[in-house]
Formats: sequence, structure tokens, C-alpha cells
Amino acid sequence: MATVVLGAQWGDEGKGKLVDILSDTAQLCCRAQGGHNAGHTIVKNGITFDVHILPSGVLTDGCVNLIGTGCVVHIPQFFKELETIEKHGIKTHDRVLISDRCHVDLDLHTKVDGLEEVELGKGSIGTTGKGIGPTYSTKATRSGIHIADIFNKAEFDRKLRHLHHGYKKRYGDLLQYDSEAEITKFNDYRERLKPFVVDQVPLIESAVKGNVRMLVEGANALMLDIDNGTYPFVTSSNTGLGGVFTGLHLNPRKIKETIGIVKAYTTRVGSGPFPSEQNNDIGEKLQSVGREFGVTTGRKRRCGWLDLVVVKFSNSINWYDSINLTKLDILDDFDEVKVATAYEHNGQELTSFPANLEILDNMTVKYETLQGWKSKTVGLKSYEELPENARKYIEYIENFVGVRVKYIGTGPGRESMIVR
Ligand code: 2SA
Ligand code: GDP
Ligand code: MG
Repeated sequence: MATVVLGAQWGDEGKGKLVDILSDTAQLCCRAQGGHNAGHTIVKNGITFDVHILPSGVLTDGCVNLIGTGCVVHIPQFFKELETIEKHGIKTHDRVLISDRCHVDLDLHTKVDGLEEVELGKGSIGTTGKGIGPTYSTKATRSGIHIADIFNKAEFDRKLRHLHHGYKKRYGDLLQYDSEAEITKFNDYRERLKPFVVDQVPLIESAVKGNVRMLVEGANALMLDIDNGTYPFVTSSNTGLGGVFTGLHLNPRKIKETIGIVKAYTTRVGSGPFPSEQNNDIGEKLQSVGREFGVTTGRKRRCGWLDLVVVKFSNSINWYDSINLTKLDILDDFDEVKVATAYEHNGQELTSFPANLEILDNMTVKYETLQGWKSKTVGLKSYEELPENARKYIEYIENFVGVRVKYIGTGPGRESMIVR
């Protein structure tokens, strides 16, 4: 049976923390999509770990971790993360696997990511610059490189040179990249990588048939989904429930629970629509109290009130069985807290989150104001201990979205979690 953890907003809701907690009872923890653009923070025994391409179950002894077929993998980053974790005395031997069908995110893709952003100028996406878009692009145009290709040197070298040749035609001297240097690096990775690489199909099939306790860790979040997010200001994978099936081919009847991670306010990093953004003191306060900086790039995150239109929209696509409301403690010192409850355009209320960017730019956001609780919730562990107004806030969210808030985060550490 599988538990699926998915981001319900624009990412950085705190997926890593819940995945780490749940990995205590999981045998297999999988990533299904994305690459090292993700930044998942885990605070364990007072130590802060950031993982990007490794699943967050990697910190838990006895939990095997799989980078699934739908992911794109930057090999140097993979080894770097393994090294960092092992330096902390955590043994990863035989606990980390990569599907041989993943696509390889090359240094070449990283360079092209930067050039594409420059080309877009003012309309740039604000990517993490990790080569994610170009790697998924070459996958879709059928010129990409599989992990399996790495083990056929002649084929790997040919494909990499071919890709370079194509990009060179497009970008000319703007592309400063040495394909032979990257080929040389892979001569070293080829042997080192072998023990990690698996055929995922029989692995998942036997895990499903054997009722292995599986945990799936979504990366990025629904509003960054290539199909359902604020396109083109999205990442290049399916970050919602759909991506779990293409990236991991689970049996859909074996999903025990899908948990939506919802931050108690909203953040977004990178460009694109953000209806409840607060470009004012409120936004600055959320940013500084919440320490909202990108885990991968260090960029300041944009901040605003909780947008329940967004959460409801993401629930319509991901079908959450429960919600983990995170970072409730960051709202402890607000006199009042607002939640966006509707959008209006040309005097009419919209029924859902609109696809049209022009509508998004020109609509009005309607808010409900709730009383703040003005007392510390940091580290609280039971629902009854929460101040009444904090409970009212949670119950308002539950009623609005129609999904039970089962977990409530009251601090970054894994122990700061209320389970109802
Ligand atoms: P990309 O690099 O092609 O995936 O960028 C496309 C958009 O997706 C956004 N994106 C993210 N948004 C939130 N968090 C992410 N991970 C890092 C973190 C981000 C960071 O945990 O903080 O460090 O800046 C993430 N990854 C991709 C990205 O901002 C673009 O809007
Ligand atoms: P992810 O990408 O969804 O895993 O989230 P990130 O790690 O990018 O960002 C979430 C940040 O919030 C991290 O710094 C976490 O340590 C922190 N965090 C998670 N849950 C809580 C919480 O309940 N309270 C507080 N104060 N911090 C939290
Ligand atoms: Mg993150």
C-alpha cells in the first residue's frame, strides 16, 4: 500500500518534513518526477539536511529509496548529496536506487536553461537554472539520454555530441560548453553508478504485489504542474497525482492515502501569477518570520495570504484524503489572518482557478478575515493545546476545502507536528 505526499500550492510547503516522519514506517520511499530543482528540508536531531534529488526517506535506516523513471537526474549532484549524507554517519549502502529509464540532466542542459531564460528577457520563468526544462524537452523530442544509455559508451558519447551539435546550431558562440569534458566525466561515473541502477518495472511490480509499505514524495507542487499549473510559469513535469502513475506505475487501487501539503500562508519562488501575494509589510513579515528562502537557489520567496481557491483547485486534481497544514507557528504574531476565498472578474465570481493569464492579471481577490491568536504555537503537539482562534483557522480551511486537516506543523523539527 502506498501513501502519496503532494504539494498543494507553489512548492516549499514542507513536504520533506512529513516524508521524513512517515518514512519511519515505510519500506520504500520514491520520487516520481522532477530533478534537483527540488529542495526538501529535514530537521532531524537538531541537524538540518537539504535533499534535492534524493528522496527524503534516505535519512531513515531501513528505508530503501528510489529515484523513479519520471525523474531527471544530474549525476554529479546525485553523488554530492550521497557524500554529504554519509558524512553525517548515515549509511546509504544498498538503500538508494535509480531507475534506468530516468533521463540524464547534463551540464549541457544546465547551460541551455540559462540561455533560454536570457532569451525570454522580462518574460523569464525564474527557473532554478538546473537544466530541468531542457532535459524534459529533449526527452519529449526523443533526443534525450537515458540512464541506461550511460552504460553503452559509444552510444552515450554519440548522443551527447549530437545534442551539443543541435544546441550549437541554435545558440552559436553563446553556448560555452565542452562536450568532450562532460564525456570524460562520465567515463568516471559509469562504473560508480552501476550499483545504484535498477529496472524499476519488476521492482515496483513485486513491491505492489508484496504489499510493501511505499511512500511517494511529490516534488515542486500542483500549481507548478506542466498541465494544470500557471503555464508557462511552471516546471516541466507532472507534479500532481498524474505524475505518480507515469513516473512510478503504481497500481491506483493500492494508494492508501494521498496527503496534500498546505502551508498556512502562500509562497512562490520564480515568476508568474500569485493572486494573494502581499507586496507590503504583511508579505515582508511572512518572508522574514517564515525564513522564506529557496533551498536550491537561495532566492527570496514571494509571500502572501493562504489562497483557498488554489487549495480547492489542487484538491480537485489531486483528490487529497487529508491535509498537512504546515508552518502554522509563523502566523502566531498576526492580529488578524486573511484567506482568499474567491476571485471576481468583470463583476462575476469565477468558479475555479482560471487558465487565462490575462484574467489572472485583471481579477479581484476576495478575502475572509479571521482573528489572529497572538500566542505561541511553536512546538505544540496536541490539537487541544492550540489557541481557540488557531483551531478556528484550521476548521475554516477544512470546511472550505472539504478535506480533513490531519497533520499540523508547529515548527521545522520532525517532533513539531500535531497528528489528529
Ligand atoms: P525549473 O527549475 O524549470 O523547475 O523552474 C520552473 C519553475 O518551477 C519553480 N520551482 C520551484 N518552486 C519552489 N521550490 C522549488 N525548489 C527550491 C526550494 C527552489 C529554489 O525548495 O526552495 O531554491 O529556488 C522549485 N523548483 C522549481 C521555479 O521557481 C520556477 O518558477
Ligand atoms: P518542501 O520543498 O515542500 O520540502 O519545503 P522546503 O524544505 O523547501 O521549505 C519548507 C521550510 O519550512 C523548511 O525550511 C522547513 O524546515 C520549514 N518547515 C516545515 N514545516 C514547518 C513548520 O511547521 N513550522 C516551521 N516554522 N517551519 C517548517
Ligand atoms: Mg522546497
